[in-house]
Amino acid sequence: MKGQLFDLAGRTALVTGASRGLGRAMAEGLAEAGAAVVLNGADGDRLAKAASEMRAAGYRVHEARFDVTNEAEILAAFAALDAAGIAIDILVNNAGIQFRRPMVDLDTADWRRVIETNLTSAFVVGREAAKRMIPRGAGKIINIGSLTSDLARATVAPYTVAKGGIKMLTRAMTAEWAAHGIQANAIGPGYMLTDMNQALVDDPAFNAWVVGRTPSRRWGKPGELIGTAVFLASAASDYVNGQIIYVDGGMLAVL
Ligand code: GCO
Repeated sequence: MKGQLFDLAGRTALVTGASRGLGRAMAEGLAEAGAAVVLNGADGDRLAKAASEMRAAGYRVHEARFDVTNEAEILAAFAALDAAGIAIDILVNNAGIQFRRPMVDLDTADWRRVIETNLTSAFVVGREAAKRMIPRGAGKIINIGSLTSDLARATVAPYTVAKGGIKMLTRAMTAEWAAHGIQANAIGPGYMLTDMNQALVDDPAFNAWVVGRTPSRRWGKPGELIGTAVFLASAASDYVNGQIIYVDGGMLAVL
């Protein structure tokens, strides 16, 4: 058992929003730890490119194209996985968008779009995965939160509310599914160097704030989530449930 604590050999991980950014990094990390990975993305071309690159690197990769806000597409994707005999042992609910605007200027449609993409999707995909994990008596669910799961920042209200919901959805999953051998936890990334944050990186004032506000004095790199993802996907976390682990350079730990 000792050598296998973090070994994901024989397991299959579904990662939503895996074509790029944090999802792509975590998918590669889980594959490196031995998992077969099912990559999800809404854009078929971008998904195919990511899958091809990961196969070229020697990883076992399946593709599951669906929009995480489209329940019919989610149900069809799980039916296809069932038909192909692909059981999801590990789910990473990573897909998400950002939309920055002061609330007084925010259209309700934009509010709903962020909540649907960043929070409701994790419920729907999580429910479909859990339906199949419960009979097996085992499963790992990793929801991707944010610093905004705990602290608010002006102009990103729907994202903040959704990510706060991710923290509590993780606990709700624990309340209902831990007895069935499922461990549901969350990762709270700090300010990471991703496409979604490029506008912030390019803003000298915002960049200076992140660097000054983060004890590690730098932005995080997507690959720096891999260790925590592998931990929460592996036997090493079999008695960890309902937690959110911040990978944020210490930002949430200090004023
Ligand atoms: C923002 C950023 C943040 C980060 C991340 C921090 O506009 O403040 O996009 O939301 O992406 O969520 O944990």
